[in-house]
Amino acid sequence: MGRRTVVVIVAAVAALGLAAVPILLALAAPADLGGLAPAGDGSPSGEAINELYWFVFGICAVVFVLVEATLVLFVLRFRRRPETAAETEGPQIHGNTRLEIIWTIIPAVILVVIAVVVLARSPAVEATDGDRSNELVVRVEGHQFYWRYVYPDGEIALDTLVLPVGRPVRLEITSYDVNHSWWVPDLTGKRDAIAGQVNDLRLTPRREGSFDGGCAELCGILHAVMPTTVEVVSEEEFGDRLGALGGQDESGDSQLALGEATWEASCAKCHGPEGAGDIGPPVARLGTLVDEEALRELVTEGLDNPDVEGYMPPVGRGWPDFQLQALIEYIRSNEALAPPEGDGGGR
Ligand code: HEC
Ligand SMILES: [Cu+2]
Repeated sequence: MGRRTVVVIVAAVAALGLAAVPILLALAAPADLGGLAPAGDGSPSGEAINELYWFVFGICAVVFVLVEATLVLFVLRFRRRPETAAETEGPQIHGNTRLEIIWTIIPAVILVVIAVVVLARSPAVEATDGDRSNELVVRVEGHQFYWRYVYPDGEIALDTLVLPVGRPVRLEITSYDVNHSWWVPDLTGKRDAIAGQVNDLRLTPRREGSFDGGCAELCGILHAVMPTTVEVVSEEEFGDRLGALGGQDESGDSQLALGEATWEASCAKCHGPEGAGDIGPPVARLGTLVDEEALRELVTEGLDNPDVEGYMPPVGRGWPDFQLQALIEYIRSNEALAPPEGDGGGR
């Protein structure tokens, strides 16, 4: 082997190594930042997304390393030598039909392969196949700034969605104000929540556990406080958990539970847990809080006094009467929030 060949081989290996550096850095992305790949072991949809990701990433990585390595190699190999005069021109080459055909066909074939695999695997991401006769349908509403979940029999949950393990689920996702996006990465991809439109998202949780996610659409000042958790539990526990949620015609404990959840998800994030004020003004002990008519108007119309900084979004759009009443009952039961006895209306 001549000295020249050795130099070329060493240079080629060095170039390949150099070109692979960004990819190696990316692969080492800290796991607590989610690593490089999308999460997704919580459902077959998530797994399909993960597989497609690695498939496309692998092809791109190989192409990237080859192209960059060639670039580095050529820069070294064809650099100007000290013995060449600065004004010397290199050979002028016009066209090379064979090369041009090759570099058109190879990328085209790669793109076709990616398209075929992605299209073939997409049904698994959408989770539309298989027996879905016992599908659980949950309505998902994005609001500024919380998630409202409504189960088939009217039970209402806020921010935390409980699902039974192994059962196909269809989420009917919509919004009551601006655009939001429902996303729990371990379970499946994100889906937009748009007012006036219902977007379906299907998934089948495959293991019990708690899966964190949230709104993936910058939707206003408190976008960051609309996370959501999906708790996947056994079918039995699911029944118990549903029973504890407030639903239609409820009273007593589950009504108070619904009221408390409503206060925490849709009021406390702005007015503070005890209504002492935060992003919104202090509201503890105001008569409006327990005056059904005034409160209904406030939460369905919102409030934007010109002389007060900020505005209150219409957080209660789409609430049935019993949810408003549950909120009032909870406020009455809470010492920090309840207006003095006898102050039932006005202020
Ligand atoms: C995104 C933040 C936000 C949320 C969520 C929110 N508010 Fe407000 N709220 C405000 C702001 C800001 C104001 C002041 C608006 C103005 O006067 O222009 C306000 C005003 C009020 C007022 C009137 C205060 C006064 O002094 O007149 C009451 C009562 C009130 N909110 C109750 C609630 C209740 C009950 C909820 C939950 C159902 C709620 N708010 C949810 C931000 C919020
Ligand atoms: Cu949002």
